Amino acid sequence: MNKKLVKEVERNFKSYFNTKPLMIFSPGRINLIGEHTDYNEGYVFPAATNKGIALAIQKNNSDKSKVYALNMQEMYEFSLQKLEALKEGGWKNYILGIVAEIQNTGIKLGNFNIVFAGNIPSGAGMSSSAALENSLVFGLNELFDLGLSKKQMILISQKAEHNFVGVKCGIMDQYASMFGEKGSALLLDCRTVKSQTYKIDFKKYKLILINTNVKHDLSESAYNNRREVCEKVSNKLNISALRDASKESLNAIKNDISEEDYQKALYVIQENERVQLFAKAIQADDIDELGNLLYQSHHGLSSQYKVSCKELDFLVENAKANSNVLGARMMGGGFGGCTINLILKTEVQKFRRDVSKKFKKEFGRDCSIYKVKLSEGTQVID
Ligand code: GAF
Repeated sequence: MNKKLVKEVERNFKSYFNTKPLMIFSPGRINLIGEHTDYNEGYVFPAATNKGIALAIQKNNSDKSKVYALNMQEMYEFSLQKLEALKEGGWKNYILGIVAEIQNTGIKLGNFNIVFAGNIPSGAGMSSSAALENSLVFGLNELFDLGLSKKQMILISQKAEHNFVGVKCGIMDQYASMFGEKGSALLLDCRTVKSQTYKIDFKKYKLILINTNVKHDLSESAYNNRREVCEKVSNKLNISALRDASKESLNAIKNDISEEDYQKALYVIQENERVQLFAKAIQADDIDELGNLLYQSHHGLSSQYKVSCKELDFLVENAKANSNVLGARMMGGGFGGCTINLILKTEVQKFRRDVSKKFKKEFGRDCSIYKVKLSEGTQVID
């Protein structure tokens, strides 16, 4: 949680609306391993971070709800009736989507005022979207005493993203942002939507994110297209999701599907296995195995699932060539955003200088480097 951000949002709320708000903090997430497996009802291994969205909310007595997006310095007013996604709506569609999806469950909301701001770099694959969705659904639940469970809330967040933002995402981001635990990652089964908590200690190694600053836009059809491919192959296999596929069953239909679709489905099967192996390696303190699995995951994402880009591949290749890096891979939806890296603690400073220089030389632009702190999920801040 970022106290400074929370204070700033609270101060702005008081000065705009002259009342004391309820304060919510909702984090973004990292993902150790298990990419594009969530919408295949498979396994993922995310954690909430200390970067997130601070949201101030209070009821109002008017016939409109008002939202001020502090980072963008934009005010937006809307009525709670007949909510529809806006064309080019940006952040507004997350707000409208949450309100609409709550009301679609039969709940009638009263009007409210909001100020929110965040410190998650947008497009970095750290899920500022889920943080915003969760902060609002959580805030409304508290404010109007709706009695929604955390699981109901994340399903509302996911629906808002599907129906108002247009990204047919899985449940990983909303889950990690809601249920995150300090110092831990969550091995999440996306079919049962239940997780096991793993205390994370990479011993001599530190987690570092490197942002390519290439902005991915998940609503780009590429993300939804990957999901469609997976569903198409599942249909061919007569199963409800690729979670139930095996290499053998996939090989049995190899001649009925394209090579591209075969590779994508194979990636999902293998990535699910890698998540399980990663969890076992954490339990066994097998640090080297963790690094290997990260590299294998990236290879699959890049060459089979085809959601990487040249900047991400460059960063991973650079990591591989450095013996002080245990493992690295692209993180999140892909097409830009960050790599996640395990680097020898004593070498982090040197590595940062080195990779910044090389990235600039290669692409003529800067990359950004972030430390990661595994943190609690969405909460009220007193
Ligand atoms: C994005 C989506 F929102 C997640 O549901 C997940 O599919 C991820 O991409 C890829 O693992 O963050």
